[in-house]
Amino acid sequence: MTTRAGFIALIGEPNAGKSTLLNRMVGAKVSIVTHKVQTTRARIRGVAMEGESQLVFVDTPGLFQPRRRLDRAMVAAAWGGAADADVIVLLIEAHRGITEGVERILERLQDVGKGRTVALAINKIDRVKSEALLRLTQDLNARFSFAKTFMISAERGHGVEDLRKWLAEQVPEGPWLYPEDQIADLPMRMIAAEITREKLTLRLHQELPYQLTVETEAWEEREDGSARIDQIIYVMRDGHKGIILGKGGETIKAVSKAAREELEEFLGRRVHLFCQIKVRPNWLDEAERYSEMGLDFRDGNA
Ligand SMILES: Nc1nc2c(ncn2[C@@H]2O[C@H](COP(=O)(O)OP(=O)(O)OP(=O)(O)O)[C@@H](O)[C@H]2O)c(=O)[nH]1
Ligand SMILES: [Mg+2]
Repeated sequence: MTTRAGFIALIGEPNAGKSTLLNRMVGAKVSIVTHKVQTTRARIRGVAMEGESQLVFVDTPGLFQPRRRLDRAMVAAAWGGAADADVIVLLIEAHRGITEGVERILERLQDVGKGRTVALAINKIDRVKSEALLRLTQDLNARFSFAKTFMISAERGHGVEDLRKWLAEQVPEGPWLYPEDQIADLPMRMIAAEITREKLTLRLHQELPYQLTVETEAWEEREDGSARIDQIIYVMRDGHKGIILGKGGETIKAVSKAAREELEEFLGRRVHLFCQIKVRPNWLDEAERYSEMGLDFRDGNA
């Protein structure tokens, strides 16, 4: 029996559905998902088994034109993930087609994808008619020589099995990289912080989600089997603190409740979650914030 194992980087524009696909492949929510762009900030690994193949999916931040230090570090992490992978899967949103952003990604991919297997996954096919898909597939394949094209709906699961089976044949022969039952390679404290950030992003409007970060500061295992988790939400302005607190503290209360419930489900035990908000005007320029997120601070240098 030959075993296979390899890294599969999921890349694409923000909101393409990379994290949704990773979660579906793994069969659990490992990476946070929102309807907003730039949700994922670092590389997140999820592990799936397909026959004798171990597929290590690498979810990456969306690729866009970076402006801030954080943006640059995120985009660098995404391309770094692609460069380190055995197989790259480019996700394109079916209903948006070949945007300027997609053009730029294809251009860079000519270089990064050299000598690597690159597949195309047209996602969100539930949103378009099949005639449009055929046309888009042709246009994209005329611009880049993809090893194969898949039409999927990461959310509904259409086409995902085919992609997974194909990937299982592409990864190189070799021993498995993780224990068979492991599904994620991310410290629990970071998963916990990401869950809170997801709940904040879902509730807050406009720019605010992009101007905050969440860190797990303390994690205490209690004798009764529950966990006490202390987190800090860093924001840039006093006004932001007020918005996150909400009237009579109702926003932060709702966010912590939603985060705690998801954490309890993930951990399978009781959680006491305490979120504190700190105003830190320069957190975007603090190296420690980046290492907590799993990003390289130097990648953010202009
Ligand atoms: N209709 C439809 N929506 C989808 C599908 N896949 C993902 N979505 C939605 O698209 C939005 C973005 O999904 P994510 O998985 O967070 O996208 P992402 O590529 O990880 O985004 P970033 O982390 O911001 O780069 C969410 O609202 C998903 O529910 C799909 O197959 N069909
Ligand atoms: Mg994502």
